[in-house]
Amino acid sequence: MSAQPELGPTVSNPVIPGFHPDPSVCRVGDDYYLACSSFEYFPGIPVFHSRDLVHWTQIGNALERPSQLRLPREMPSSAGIYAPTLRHHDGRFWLIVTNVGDGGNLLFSATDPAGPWSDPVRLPGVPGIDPDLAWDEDGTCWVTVAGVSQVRLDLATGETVGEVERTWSGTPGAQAPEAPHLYRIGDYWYLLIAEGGTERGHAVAIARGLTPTGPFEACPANPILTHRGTHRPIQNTGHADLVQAPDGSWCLVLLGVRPGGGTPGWHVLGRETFLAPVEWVDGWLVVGELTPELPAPAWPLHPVPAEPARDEFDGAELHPRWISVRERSHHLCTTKERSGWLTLRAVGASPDENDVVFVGRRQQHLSCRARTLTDPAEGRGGLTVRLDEEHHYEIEAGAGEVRVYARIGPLRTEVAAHQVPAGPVVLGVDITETPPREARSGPDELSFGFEAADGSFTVLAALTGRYLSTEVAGGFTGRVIGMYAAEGTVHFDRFDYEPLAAS
Ligand code: 6LW
Repeated sequence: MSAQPELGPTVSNPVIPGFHPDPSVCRVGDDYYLACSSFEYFPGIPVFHSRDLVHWTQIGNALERPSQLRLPREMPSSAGIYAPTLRHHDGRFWLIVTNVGDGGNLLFSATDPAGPWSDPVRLPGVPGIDPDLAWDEDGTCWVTVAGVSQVRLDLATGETVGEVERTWSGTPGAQAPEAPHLYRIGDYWYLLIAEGGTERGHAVAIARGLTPTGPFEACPANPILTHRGTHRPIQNTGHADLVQAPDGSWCLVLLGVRPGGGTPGWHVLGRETFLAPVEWVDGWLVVGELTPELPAPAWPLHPVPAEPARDEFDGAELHPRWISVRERSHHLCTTKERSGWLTLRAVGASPDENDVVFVGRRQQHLSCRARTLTDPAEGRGGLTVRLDEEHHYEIEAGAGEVRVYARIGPLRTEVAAHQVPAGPVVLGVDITETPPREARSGPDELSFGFEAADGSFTVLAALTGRYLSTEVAGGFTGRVIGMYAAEGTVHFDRFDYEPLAAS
């Protein structure tokens, strides 16, 4: 038997796990910054920092004031903030994005990507979704949008200059040419796009031309990246952005999903941010293997500390990982009322409602556990795992009972109820990924229960996770786990979230 080739050090992919789609990246010196879509969640557009493209820390959310982000109550989930492009130009950071729930395309800028970001400049002349920003040598700013078309933009006023022109629409016959990014690299302007739709057919294609407006010549090897029709564990690969490392090498950041369970495969964490190595061959981009374990890049790695498992709610402000549905009012959601506790005041009567008062974080691991100490003395509320208003499971405390509910499409049902002693109660969920050999089962199982005084966990209901997947619910988001109030005022003393070892 021949000797196995020795594997060098590897790094794990996704580099930003959980619902972090449509990544856009830029580098300033030795620092990389990355922004993602956020849809119906407030604050919006999580912003990350890294020194090595592998280890990322969330440094803020670009849209954190109501003057920057309006997500009307009647707006459906998976509308809202789509596909930002993040760039650095002339000493400022620029973010262009579509709010499909309010106002179309918007432009923001900042000197520090951690914020504060400006109020929006509205861009009524920029059509469609997925806007990109690129500057040519004379400083002209080009906006390119899904379709694919292009128009000049005056950054100071938000006015477009000239007509919107078609550029290159990808592979003939491929659906949904979108997510364009335009770059000047060497002698060419490159137009990188996604095509094939953001589901299993997703792909990345590229074209090049001698001017920012083309004409563009398609790469003969298109699509330069797709996992369609393969058994690869990372699927739906597309919506990429290109970045150059200080040593001159290049990488793509892109979205992909990790389907689990039997056929057709369900993905539950939404579209996540992955890294793929690339090289240039004869003036074209060639994408390397995109795998869950990547060969470590040649440059030095800068690991970041693991997130603490417990959030104590001791600070005046919530960590940027915490997101709410459509809006967050300081009156309805505060850590200032009861020291060390998060207080939520109900508006919507359950997570079925568009105006539920909710604070949650993205599920980032296929197997994980969450716990929260809930005081329902003045109301009713609990812990929910949410994909959208019509797809969520929760455990709720109030009036001396805990109850488990499941909402799947038009159906809502109480799954279990149990009496508990009066006073605060630890509510929890254990999420366990299905082992790959169990081919006919769902992607995972969610066990809801509560902790007794001795810390033991009593499971009241174990529910299949397939109904909280994008393949069932549709849309563009992923699971978010968090606390909500359904009636009155509910206080939460702490929230624990930790990965569990895969089974
Ligand atoms: C986004 C489009 C896409 O605007 O999905 O995967 C849409 N790509 O480019 C929402 O994320």
